[in-house]
Amino acid sequence: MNNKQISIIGVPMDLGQNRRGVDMGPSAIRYAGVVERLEALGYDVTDEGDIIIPKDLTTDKEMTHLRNLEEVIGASTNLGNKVHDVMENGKFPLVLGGDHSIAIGTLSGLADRYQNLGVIWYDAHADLNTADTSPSGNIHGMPLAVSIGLGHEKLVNIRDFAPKIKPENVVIIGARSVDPGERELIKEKGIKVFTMHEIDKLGMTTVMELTMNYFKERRVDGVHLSLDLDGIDPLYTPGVGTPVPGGINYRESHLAMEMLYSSNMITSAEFVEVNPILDEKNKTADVAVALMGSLFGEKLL
Ligand code: 6HN
Ligand code: MN
Ligand code: MN
Ligand code: MN
Repeated sequence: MNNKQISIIGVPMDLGQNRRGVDMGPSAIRYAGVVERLEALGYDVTDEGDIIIPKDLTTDKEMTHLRNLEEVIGASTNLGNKVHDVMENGKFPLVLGGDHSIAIGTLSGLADRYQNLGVIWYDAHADLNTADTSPSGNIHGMPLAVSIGLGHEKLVNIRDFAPKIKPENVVIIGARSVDPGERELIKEKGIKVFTMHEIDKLGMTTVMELTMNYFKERRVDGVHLSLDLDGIDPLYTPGVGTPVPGGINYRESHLAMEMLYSSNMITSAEFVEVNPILDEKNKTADVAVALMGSLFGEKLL
């Protein structure tokens, strides 16, 4: 990691889906020792505290198939501004979720700085739904679609510009639960996806090599890692709201993080969907922090 200064930003957001508890994710990750872990690797770590999640008290709520739309818009804007400020200060933004709707805000901040940003979406899901295709109305299933410019115009235009990223700069890793509308969009936009099938068949080493080569060919000017803990098999990370069996295992995930560290490509990261209420003894937050260790250069020997 070239940047030795890290800013941690907590986002206690649970309104992008309908299971409470994921708002406590940032606390659980702090409790699991994120600051100490990164400091031990020689980083200068600043904990910026938590983003304010606004409460929408208006009564004339827009009736859309988008749960808590106004709150998500407010929180995304606050987070985007914070990510922007952290980068302005030359620091590496490390965002702690919170449900995956927060990626809308993170990417809105990153897009100020990077015109050709690469994005790794490490997830069991594609998060490419819009209000029209969503089976749930949950915005945490939509952040990737929103960021490429598809969906409710207020979400798409957070911080007054769109789109935030290019579909051809996205690599999804670990997908195994993709909705019909998402499948169509992947084909239509030519989004690069390594499903569990490719990970089984090629192995994680090859998948990561192909991912990094893809970004090099695309001449990206930065790479953001958006890591949803449900990308990993729920055996290792049970504390997530939408677990899907048959996921990436613990060592494969460490290998992926270690290879990203060696590549020197990652310029920002977020770890999302840690829900301590659904967890077993903070296991999922512990895995998140262990993976951050590998992403930031921890070695076994
Ligand atoms: N996540 N595809 C489902 C939906 O409701 O749109 C699940 C989304 C899960 C989102 O885990 O970040
Ligand atoms: Mn997700
Ligand atoms: Mn600026
Ligand atoms: Mn997911």
